Amino acid sequence: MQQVQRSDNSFNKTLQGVEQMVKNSLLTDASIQAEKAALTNQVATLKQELQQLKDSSKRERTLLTNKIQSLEQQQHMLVQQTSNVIDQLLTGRIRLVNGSHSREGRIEVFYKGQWGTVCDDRFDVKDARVVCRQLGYPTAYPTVYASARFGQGTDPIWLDDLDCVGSELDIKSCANRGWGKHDCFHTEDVGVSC
Ligand SMILES: [Ca+2]
Ligand SMILES: [Ca+2]
Repeated sequence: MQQVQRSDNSFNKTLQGVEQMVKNSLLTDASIQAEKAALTNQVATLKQELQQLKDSSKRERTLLTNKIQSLEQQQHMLVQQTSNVIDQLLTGRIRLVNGSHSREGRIEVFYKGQWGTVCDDRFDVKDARVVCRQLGYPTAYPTVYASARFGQGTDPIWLDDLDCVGSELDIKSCANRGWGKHDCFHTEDVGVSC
């Protein structure tokens, strides 16, 4: 009888152990579920944050691209303005090319970023006086050389039928056909000696 009692006790103990194990396992299962849910939430949050980052970096990229474009436009405008100012400053400047000294040569005039020649049509001593004055070699008796005496220049032929009064400070102030308008060839390039 005592033996049966003992065996019964041991069975109860075993049963309790099994119950505890099942309980523990259930608990473990529940905590795994909870952890899984928490992890799922974390992953969802991370995904959201990643998407937000992507969106904001896209916005910033667009902003930066716009900024760069506007800066490039400004730069382009500044380059254009600077080159216009330089052109204006240089327009009408003259030089003497191919003479045997600095006070003589083929007359070349600067316009629109390019040196060009002057035609000998109607070019007389009054026009030459203005050229010499503008170059800083004022003289009442300059010599005019027609027909490409100092060689033929290259295109463009900028001025033709120059008609200075003689007292002008520079040749762009003298009457003429207009920049680049002419009926000449480079065989008619004019030169002076001041
Ligand atoms: Ca002419
Ligand atoms: Ca003239």
